Amino acid sequence: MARKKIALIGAGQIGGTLALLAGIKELGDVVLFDVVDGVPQGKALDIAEASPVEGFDAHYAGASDYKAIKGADVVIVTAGIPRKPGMSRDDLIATNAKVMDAVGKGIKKYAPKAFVICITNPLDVMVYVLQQASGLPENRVVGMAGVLDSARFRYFLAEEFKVSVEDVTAFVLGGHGDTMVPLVRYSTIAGIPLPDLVKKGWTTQAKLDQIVQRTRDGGAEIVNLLKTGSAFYAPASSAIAMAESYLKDKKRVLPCAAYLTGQYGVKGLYVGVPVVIGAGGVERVVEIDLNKAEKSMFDKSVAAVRGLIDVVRKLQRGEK
Ligand code: A3D
Repeated sequence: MARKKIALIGAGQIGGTLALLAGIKELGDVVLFDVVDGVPQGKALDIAEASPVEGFDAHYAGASDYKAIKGADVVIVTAGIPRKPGMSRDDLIATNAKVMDAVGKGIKKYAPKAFVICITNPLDVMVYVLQQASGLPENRVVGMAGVLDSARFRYFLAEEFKVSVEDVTAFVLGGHGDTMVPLVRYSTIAGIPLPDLVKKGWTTQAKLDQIVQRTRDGGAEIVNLLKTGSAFYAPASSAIAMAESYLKDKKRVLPCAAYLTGQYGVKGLYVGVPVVIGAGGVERVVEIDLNKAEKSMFDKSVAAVRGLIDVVRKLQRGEK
């Protein structure tokens, strides 16, 4: 069986990390694409030269021509500009919407059968623009945000409870942004819901609230430390988990920005919800019951995504 082909659109901080992880996990051959000529070729060669040391077999190429992504099985998109301190994810909208349009057309022409994962911010809107421009079925275009947000939540919880990250499951719904909804009720330590652990005195409600807020601000915390860009190691790991679930038909249940057709009362928008990812792409949207408070947080998050889609539509019509 021939190796799978993974195309990475954008060879910046996340793109380079994706390329290395795809090799180490032997997910397939890798093509790095970027508009800056030389960078994708340089990173491809550098990582290929690490392969004898790390002991993985994968072919690496770098390109500035979309032809190179021809026939890709998975496309991961990070093209665009990241945040700088003081910027919100939404400040990136005008520039990155144009980039998504170009990338979508490239995918449509050369990799129309691919499973596409978008990482570019503002995520819930960019994945929408990318799907529209590519014309690919909605269940084969998803956004990565929830895996990262819940990984941050899991890490903070593991630190608080002094347990392995592996035994912490966490649930995050909604848009990737300040309105994300970390769901405490559905997050557990080895199956024990967090509210029960508060009752048992493992932590306090105040501490838990702080962790929820730190999760919401997780991206900004890294941006403020780095000062030159945004997080890239954990975002890359998160997208690779999604790609792996598709390529190996693992059918993992992962929170992703998925296109909703009525689930959670939402139609025609990408919003962060738990989905099953397997060989069929997004095979199922998992619906859970939300209480009044959770539903109101979720609705606020959906309204924020809807507002940004309106901004993009105005930009596309040439209005200010
Ligand atoms: P960066 O290192 O700047 O890489 C972006 C790359 O895109 C650069 O190499 C650019 O040359 C390239 N690029 C720009 N325009 C095009 C184009 N038209 N076609 C192809 N390539 C192009 O950024 P990064 O890798 O740190 O971040 C990439 C994106 O991911 C940004 O929009 C971030 O905001 C976003 N991001 C999202 C998350 C989520 O959880 C959703 C987390 C972290 C970063």
